[in-house]
Amino acid sequence: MKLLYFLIPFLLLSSGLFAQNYDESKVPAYILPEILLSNSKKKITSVKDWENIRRPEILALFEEHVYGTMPKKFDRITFHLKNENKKAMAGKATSKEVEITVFNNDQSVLINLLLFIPNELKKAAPAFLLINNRGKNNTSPARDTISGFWPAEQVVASGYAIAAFHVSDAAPDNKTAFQNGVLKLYPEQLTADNGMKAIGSWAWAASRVMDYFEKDKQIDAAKITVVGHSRGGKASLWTAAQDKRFAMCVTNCSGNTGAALSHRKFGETIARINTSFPFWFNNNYKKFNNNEEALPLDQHMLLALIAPRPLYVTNASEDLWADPKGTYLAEKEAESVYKLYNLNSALPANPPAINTPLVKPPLAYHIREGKHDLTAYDWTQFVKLADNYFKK
Ligand code: GTR
Repeated sequence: MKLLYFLIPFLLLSSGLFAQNYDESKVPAYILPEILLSNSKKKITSVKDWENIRRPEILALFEEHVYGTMPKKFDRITFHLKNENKKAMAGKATSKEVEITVFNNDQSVLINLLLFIPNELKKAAPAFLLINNRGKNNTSPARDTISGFWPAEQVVASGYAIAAFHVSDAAPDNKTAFQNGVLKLYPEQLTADNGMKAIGSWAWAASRVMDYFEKDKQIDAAKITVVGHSRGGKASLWTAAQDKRFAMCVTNCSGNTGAALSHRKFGETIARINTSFPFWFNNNYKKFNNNEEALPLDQHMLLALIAPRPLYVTNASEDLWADPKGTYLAEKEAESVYKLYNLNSALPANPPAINTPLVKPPLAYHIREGKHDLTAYDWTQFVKLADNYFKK
């Protein structure tokens, strides 16, 4: 019996199912599906054809094969201001705790939103919204944990509001419990092969926060940046792809099925992510385990869906699991769609050196020295891109 415990991981590794490649010379030759070629093989050369033909096709591909369909309808939504403190952060900010409750089919889901708005701003504030996939302490209203993951004081001092909700309100990040959130409202999603799961639910919740922002006069809903780290960064991309009301998107160290190209099979693979986290993506996505060649898409196409809005993509130097090179390549591929809008990317052909942020809209990128994480350094750069875009 004991021998079996040793043998099983060994067999899995040697079968290639879980073998992760970190060797650039072992990246297979691959052909990426073309962003600007429609399903009927029409070359897309105008914004009109992009928006009417190809963009909807790509969105449908991601719904069908990866993140699942995104339910748009619900019976009712309510916003309840549970707490407000006009002298938060030593008088520098107003904090608001808002309960966002969404009702559908006699079920409801409650999303707790926390928001700090700079007091010195005399107009509606642009805001960053973090999809928090880490400890709730990072985004606690009391600010008893001050972390780089959500450096609220720093962002407020830069003249932006900062908001967060925790993923567990929308879909607990757990194999079985993920159903206890948004999916209570849409049980049909659970049985459909293209139904959304946890990541779709997180993105859905981010859109409900946007519904709230549109009602809060202190917030400039036309200037909202959605931010996510790692699994949260996969969700921030899907949010901005789905919901054009978000003016900007930040995807931090999002890796596989985030901003990195799957066809490269470098670092985390589709088989690996679907095995560790079968409840993140739809059932159809499992068909691509060890079968990347069959994908009618790759993540460069997801990034392209953000165009013409600014997109900030990051990596960390020690985070090979998230394939920094494949991430940069994906962002470079997305340039073609920005070009249709006459927006020239300032990204060089090769990735910049470590700690050399490129913060010019529309496409921003940096690789930070260090580990897989979201830090104050990263946020400093996100604010620079927002400054360059909103305050130009
Ligand atoms: C890992 C997962 C990554 C990433 C990461 C995180 O275990 O393989 O895709 O999502 O977790 O969220 O930090």
